[in-house]
Amino acid sequence: MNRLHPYLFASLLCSLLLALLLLGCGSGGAKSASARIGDLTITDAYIPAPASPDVAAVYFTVKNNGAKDDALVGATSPVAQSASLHNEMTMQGGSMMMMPLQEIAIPAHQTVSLRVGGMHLMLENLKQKLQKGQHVQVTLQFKNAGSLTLNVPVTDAGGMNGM
Ligand SMILES: [Cu+2]
Repeated sequence: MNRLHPYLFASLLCSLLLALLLLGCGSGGAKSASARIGDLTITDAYIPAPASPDVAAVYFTVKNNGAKDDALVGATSPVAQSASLHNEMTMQGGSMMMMPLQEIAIPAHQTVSLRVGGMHLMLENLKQKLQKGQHVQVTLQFKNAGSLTLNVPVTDAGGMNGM
C-alpha cells in the first residue's frame, strides 16, 4: 500500500458498518484482488477511483511461475465498452499521451507490474461511474494461459487521478 489513508478509512468504515463489512475489514485482505491461472499468478489488482467519467486504469502484478513465456493480450469488462493495454504516460505538447500496446510480455520466471505511471490496462467508454468500494469484473486474456476474471476493487483515487 503506497496510498496515504487506506487503514484509517478502513477502520472508520468498520466501526460504522461493522456487520456489513466484517469479512472485508477483518484482515485487510479485501483491498485488492488476486487469482491464478496455469503458471500465472495475478495479485494486487485494483482500480483507483477515476476522476474521469469515461476511463479508468487497472493495475495489477502478474508473476509467471512457469518455464514458458506468456503475454497479456487483451481484456474486457462489463462496465466498459472497450479496454486497451497502454504504455506509460508521457507529456507531449502539454497533453498526456498514452501509447497503446499490442501485448504486454510476461516472460518465463518473471514478474511484471502494471502500476501508476507505468504500463496499465485502461477501461474505456465506461458505462457507469466507478466509485470507491465497488467491485468491477475484469477478464484478462493471456496468450497461453487463457483468460480469467478478477473481481477488482475500486480504491481511493491515486496520485495520478486514476489515470
Ligand atoms: Cu491509458
